[in-house]
Amino acid sequence: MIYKDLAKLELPPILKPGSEAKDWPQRRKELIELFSREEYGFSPPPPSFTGSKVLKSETGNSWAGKAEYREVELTVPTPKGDFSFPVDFVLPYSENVPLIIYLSFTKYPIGKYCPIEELIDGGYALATFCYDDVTEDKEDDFSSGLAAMFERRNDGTDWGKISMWAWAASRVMDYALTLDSIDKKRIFCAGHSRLGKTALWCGAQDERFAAAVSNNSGCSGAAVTREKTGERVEHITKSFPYWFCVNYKKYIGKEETMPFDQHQLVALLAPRPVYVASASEDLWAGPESEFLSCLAADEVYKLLGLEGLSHDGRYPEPGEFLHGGNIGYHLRSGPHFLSRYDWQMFMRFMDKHLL
Ligand code: GTR
Repeated sequence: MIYKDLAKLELPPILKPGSEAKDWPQRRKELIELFSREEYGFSPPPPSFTGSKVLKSETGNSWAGKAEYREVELTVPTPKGDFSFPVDFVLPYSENVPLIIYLSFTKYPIGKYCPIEELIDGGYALATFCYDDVTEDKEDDFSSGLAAMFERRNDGTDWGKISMWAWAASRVMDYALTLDSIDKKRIFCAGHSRLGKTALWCGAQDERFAAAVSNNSGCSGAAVTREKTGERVEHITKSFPYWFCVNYKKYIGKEETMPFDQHQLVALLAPRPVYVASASEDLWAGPESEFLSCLAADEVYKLLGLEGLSHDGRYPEPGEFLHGGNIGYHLRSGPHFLSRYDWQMFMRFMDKHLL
């Protein structure tokens, strides 16, 4: 299978003409500002501190004796007082363990999408929180959780809920950095679908994340918007306006005028590893458009003297994976889902690239 000709898409450039490696940090800042202003909204700066309280710790039989289960409440100061949310940790009895911060749709032990014991057996620790505990995934006029703790400016650039969930994942990182058994250089975030969009945006902004994984993240996630089939800006901003800043609606039906596109979001992870996972039947998300972002982001890795997407010029067949460079990609056969196959692929890629 051959993919669309990238040149014909006329994507906004990731790099300015004549860029050198030393220009990337400044360009990163500009792109984060652009995504904040036009798509996700501006996040507040990190809080002055992130407090923590261990609510529960289970050892003994927990996870077949292989790991501690710990429930922690994190608390941050905000303009309207303290805000707290629960986070669950599964911490293998080992040293220098890499950690996955998994943004979840459900509360621990998190149901169909997350095979906790397989992750432990793969050598990873897990931190997870339910996004509804940060702010609810519904149109509530920003009245729930973290959303209610900040005044809104109503200038089109106020943060949407994707930015809020991403900000919360950074607070989990604050706490993770205090854990003795965790390898602080190998902490990455991961999420599926809307939370895959969030994981990319989180990793893009917060360079303490060593990598980011987005699974089936599609529109406004890993997928290039220009000429995308399936979900478009029109659909997503009608169904889920509160995920974004108001400015994003300007681009309904005018995607070709956007001064940004999602390949730049994937590129914002550079020089760190980034993973994009697609599913062959997930046409709403747009697997080919997700792949195109990886292809386009490759130029930044090259500029930085690294291998980005290692590929042979074909769009992968279902079941194929590209793990040779720092941009990982696979096309799972089947529908929209976060499966055990996907997790096995993420671990295999991270074992190789998170060093
Ligand atoms: C869909 C939405 C997608 C995707 C998905 C999900 O309804 O249109 O953008 O994020 O939800 O999160 O499961």
